[in-house]
Amino acid sequence: MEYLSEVKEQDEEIFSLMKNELDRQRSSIELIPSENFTTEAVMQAMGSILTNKYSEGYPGKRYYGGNEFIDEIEKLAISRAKALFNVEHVNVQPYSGSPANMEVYLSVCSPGDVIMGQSLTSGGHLTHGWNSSATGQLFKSVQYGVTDEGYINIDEVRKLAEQNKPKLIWIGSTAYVRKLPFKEFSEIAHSVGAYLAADISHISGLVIAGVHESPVPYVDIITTTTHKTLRGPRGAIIMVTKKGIEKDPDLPSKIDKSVFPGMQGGPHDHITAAIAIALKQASSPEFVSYAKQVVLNAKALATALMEQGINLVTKGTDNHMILADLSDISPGFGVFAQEALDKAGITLNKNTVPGERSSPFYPSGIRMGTPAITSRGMKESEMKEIASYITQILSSIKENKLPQSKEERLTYIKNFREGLNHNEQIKKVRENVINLTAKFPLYPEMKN
Ligand code: DSN
Repeated sequence: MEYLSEVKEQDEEIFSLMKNELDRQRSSIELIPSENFTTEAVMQAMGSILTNKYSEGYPGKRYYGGNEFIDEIEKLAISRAKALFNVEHVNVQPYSGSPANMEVYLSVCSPGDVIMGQSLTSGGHLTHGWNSSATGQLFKSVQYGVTDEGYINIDEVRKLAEQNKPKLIWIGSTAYVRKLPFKEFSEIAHSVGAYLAADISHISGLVIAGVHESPVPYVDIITTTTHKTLRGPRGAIIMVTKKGIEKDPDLPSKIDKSVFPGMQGGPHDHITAAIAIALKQASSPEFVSYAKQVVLNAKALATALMEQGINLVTKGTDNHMILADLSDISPGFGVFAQEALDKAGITLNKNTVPGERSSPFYPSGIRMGTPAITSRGMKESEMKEIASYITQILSSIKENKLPQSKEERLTYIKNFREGLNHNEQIKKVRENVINLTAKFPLYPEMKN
């Protein structure tokens, strides 16, 4: 069947935007570390008749009839997750990562309780207690950071935990390039009687493949989205470990009640099926090779960038992600870097860096990752090429500096953006990016 034939027939506007997005994905180097290219099997489940069903409750205990097949689908997703992660209890119903994390809070904390998480500006997630998130407003949030070198500051974590006696501590990041210190956090959480939750959304595919240590022996609760290194649909899972059940035998039922009816209504059964498929795929030897290559590629990209003079936070990476600190070009340079690279078809995001000298909206760094380009089949030699494209672009815009005043900034960035249209280096790199991506076809069977 022709790709999106029915969409094309019924809604030309949406069809043409979706077609443009497919072309963009095909002809860009996707370096956003939280993105990936899922498989067609996963997409078929997501776009299936399972979206028609309501199934409030859990397998065997639903509030609606007609759930005999949905029950089997959910049970398969649960049993696959249990086997793959080696955990005791799994809930596959969270709509995405942020609701999953809120469901964890509501299962073990009451509003006003003290919680601890890594601050957003040091690489943590909004839902780990950042002040503009509901998690930072409903709970008394204590935030820990990283050292000037970019490593989680364990001494600070220990001190803050002893001083504040949190009920729940989060470990897990969205911009952290080194192994997570699960063992040290476990000792700290135990010493103050806190629940320890690991948010492994970014690294769950690496954990499954054994290329990042598993948090299972150390933490009580684990959350993960299913669409990042795990390469499944947009969704999330909450897991309870043996350790968690030993600490609190009611934890599984507290989590389940917190998901439904606490936070959510009907589960997204089409996503549950897609999660089950992604988990089956992730249990294959091919997936293990993929995850290993993700890390090899990240290390190769990091090495090549450093060889070309780019300063990386912690001078390398242990996982799928790289954080470049461009403050030495100028504070706030991440803004120019993201825009210029985007224009050349290299997609990544501006990011704060340890000791940020600018601001979260005008940060000095860029965050990159290799899950998506590895799914396309790229390897170490392509990483060298990509590093060289990145440095060529950065060098062509290095004279730009963010003005101090807010008004001047807006005008400056607007002019900078317009100037990118006439940047010969960008045009040259854009051609190279098109040629490189053409060698790694993406969804070749989608034709129209
Ligand atoms: N937006 C995700 C990321 O980019 O890391 C986290 O939710």
